[in-house]
This record gives sequence, C-alpha cells and structure tokens, in this order.
Amino acid sequence: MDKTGDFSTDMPPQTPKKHSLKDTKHLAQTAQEVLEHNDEGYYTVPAPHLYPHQWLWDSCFIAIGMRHYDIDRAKLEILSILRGQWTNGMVPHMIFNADPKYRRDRNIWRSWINPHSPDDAITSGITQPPVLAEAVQRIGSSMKLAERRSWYKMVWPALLAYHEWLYYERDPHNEGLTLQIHPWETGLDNTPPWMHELHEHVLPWWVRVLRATKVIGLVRFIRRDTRFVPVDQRFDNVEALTLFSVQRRLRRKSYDSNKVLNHSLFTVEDLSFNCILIRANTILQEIAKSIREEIPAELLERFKKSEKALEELWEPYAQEYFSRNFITHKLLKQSSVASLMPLYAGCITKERAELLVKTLENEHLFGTPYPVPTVPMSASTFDADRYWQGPTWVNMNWMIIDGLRRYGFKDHAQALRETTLEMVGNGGFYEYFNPLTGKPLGVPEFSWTAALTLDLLHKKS
Ligand code: 9WN
Repeated sequence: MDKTGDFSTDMPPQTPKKHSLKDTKHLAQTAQEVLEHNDEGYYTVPAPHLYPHQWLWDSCFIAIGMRHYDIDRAKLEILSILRGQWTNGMVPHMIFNADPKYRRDRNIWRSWINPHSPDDAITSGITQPPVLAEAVQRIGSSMKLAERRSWYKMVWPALLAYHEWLYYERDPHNEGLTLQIHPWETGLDNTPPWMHELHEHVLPWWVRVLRATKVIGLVRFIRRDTRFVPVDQRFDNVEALTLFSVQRRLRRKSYDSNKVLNHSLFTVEDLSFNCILIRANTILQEIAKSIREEIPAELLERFKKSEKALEELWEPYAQEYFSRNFITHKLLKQSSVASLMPLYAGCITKERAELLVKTLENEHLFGTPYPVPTVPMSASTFDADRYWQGPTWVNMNWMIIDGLRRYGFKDHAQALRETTLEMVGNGGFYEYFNPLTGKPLGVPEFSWTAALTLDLLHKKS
C-alpha cells in the first residue's frame, strides 16, 4: 500500500474554499474557437498535430460541450463515432483519418483483419470508456421532447448493441465486471495499476535488453508524442515500447477476445472503466424508458450484477476501491484517480461516498491546490507532470463533479468546478495540468478541455 494520508476520522466532509472567476464570457468564446479550429467537418480531432484522428471518449466529451452552441453539430459528432461501430457491437477507440499521409497509422491497426470491422472506416481494434450514453443523453437534454425522442430512437440500436457487446464479449464469466485488454481502453494510459501489471507480466525480452543499454533513450526519436510534448510529461520509453508490443499481439490475434484472453495475464477489470459503464447503464435505462424500448432481461440482470460486483473491488484496510486482475483476481493496490470514480458510478452508499469525499479534501491525497490529481500525492508513483501519473485532467474533474452533485455534495462540486475553470482560465485549454501549481502541460488547444469548460460554464452555480 502506497498511501499514508489520514482520512479515517468520523468528521463529515468539510465545506471547501471557493475561488472567484473573471470573464467567463471570454473563456466560453475561446473554448468554442478551439473546438471550431479542431473541427474536421463531421468529427473533431482531440488536438491538432499530435492527435489527427477521431477518438471515442474525446468525441463524447466534445459533443457534450458543442451542444451549447450547435446541437446539430453535436449530434453529428456522435453519429460520426458510430460509423466506426463493428458488426458485433464494439465501438472502437479510434477511427483513422482517411488521408493517404496517415497510412502508417492505419497499418498499425489493420482493423480489416477482423470480419466484424466496418467496410468504410478503418479503426482500432479496442474500445474506450463508454461515455456514449452520457453524451447522447446530454445532447437530448438540450432538445425539445419530440426532437429528443427521435434523436434517442436514431441511436438506440447502436447504443444497445454496444452495451450488449461490452457484457457478452468482455464479461465472459458473467462476473458483473468487464475486462480491458490494453490500458488505452481505459483512456488513462500510463495509470499506475496498469503500469504495474505491464512491468510484471508483459515486458518483452527485447525491451529488457534495450533497457539495459543506452539505446532505449533513442526510442524517443521514433515516438510521435515526444515530438510535441517533453518526454518527462509522457510514458517512459520502456512503457511506450511495451504498449506497442501489446498492441501488436492483439493484432496477431485479430482482436478476437477469445484468442486474446488465451495465455494473457495483461487483462484488468478496470475500476474507472467499470464505473463509467455502470453510470452508462443507468442512463441507457432512462433513455429506453423515454422511448418505450425494452432492454433484454438478461442484460438488465448483468447491469444489476455490475453494481454488486463493484463492491468486490473495495479494500477495507486501505478504505479504497481498486482495479482487479481478471485472471488472478488480485486487487491492484496502486492508488489512482479511479478510486474516486465510484462517485460517478452512483451506486455506492452515501457513507462510502463520504469516505471518498474525505480523500478529495485531504491535502496528502487528492486535495492538491489544483485538484483532482490522477494519482494521490502520497503515492510513490505520483509525478506532477507525467501524463496520467499525477496531472489533473478536465474530463476526470467533470465526471467527479457530476458524481458529487448527484450525491448531494453541492459545495464540493461547486468548489471543484471553480478550481477547474480557474486552472483553465489561467493556463489555457491544455491537455492536462500540474495539480500543485496549475501549470499547463501536454498539448495546447485540447478539444475536451475546451468542450467541458464550456459545459461547466453553462452549469448553474
Ligand atoms: C492512445 C486522445 C487520447 C485520449 C486518451 C489519452 C491519449 C492515446 C495516446 O490520447 O491516448 O489512445 O496517443 O496516448 O490517454 O485518454 O483519448 O486524446
């Protein structure tokens, strides 16, 4: 256990301090300009240069912001994700730009080797956190009733097929928790529990050999990300190479889950992913109700089971939820922001939610000056500048704010909303931020930072 903070008192969560915000109109206007600049016509890239393709959860967050100024364009953002849906229901984490100059990127995945991949889009072979239902509903909530219903009806078959795929393909033992086969599926790429598993189970021999030499340092010259972002803000080279070797293994198995699961210890029931799925299940049921659609009883049973199974991820000694290795069933006790995501899932008790809120207040854990750090401060893996190993990301804040609100922690939600807006207002629409200083990190003009800022600005205090 790498956590030492004290949050086990019986005191109720305290009212957090507030921050003031100036010139919100200007912030909203520049956020919209970022989104317009990154707009490819029918989908939006996460950021110019570094991310020239479409990503699943990015587009969902982008649509949530866009609906405030162009509802039709927000709908199109979702429909453009669905053009990549596989015939088995999977919604891929990336759809590649068709420009000939990105041939190399498309060839890395070669989605066409799987018979379920679509004919007219080249995609990755894995998924990403299922924020799709959330985006569909947020767009719907900005519409009048009749229009909303026809929107829901339009996307319903795709949404249902996606949730069916998530359960029938990714919960093969009917445990209630879906498994993920690559950290890219969680969207939290180098998050400590996954990096721990990577070092334990999948470091290839040739990467070990390279690691022992100076040659490993040269890897940064073949990486795209380090052309745009300082190397100390990204994966280390060993991890980056290993992730590509894991991706190649998935490709060799044609992205067929049965084959992938054979002899692989690198499969995790990821806490954050499953919390997002639990929330999406609730929303799916609300959408179904409003258009009088039936969710198959067997699937509904699976939804219920997920909420119960989440409790298996609670570790009473650490007082924390963790991800779990799918094969060994061992909890992965490396702390990360995922431990707060049960707030977003919405199915834990209010008492449990209070315990999590105390970790948000604790300055040794998640209560940094610019919260929420993606790794708590007291963890040995905390690195304030490195990608998902410390920096604050606006999408995680957005989901935590939403969870806090639904649990009735209105002041905490409001305070986090304000520090998030202040951080972006001071630093710009960057990919992530140093949680201690608010310094902007990663690439500028990052679409979901802009989109979710717009959304937070629209929320009433
Ligand atoms: C790999 C696009 C994506 C985000 C992820 C983020 C990063 C990709 C990368 O960028 O992942 O999918 O190149 O590292 O970790 O959350 O969706 O913005």
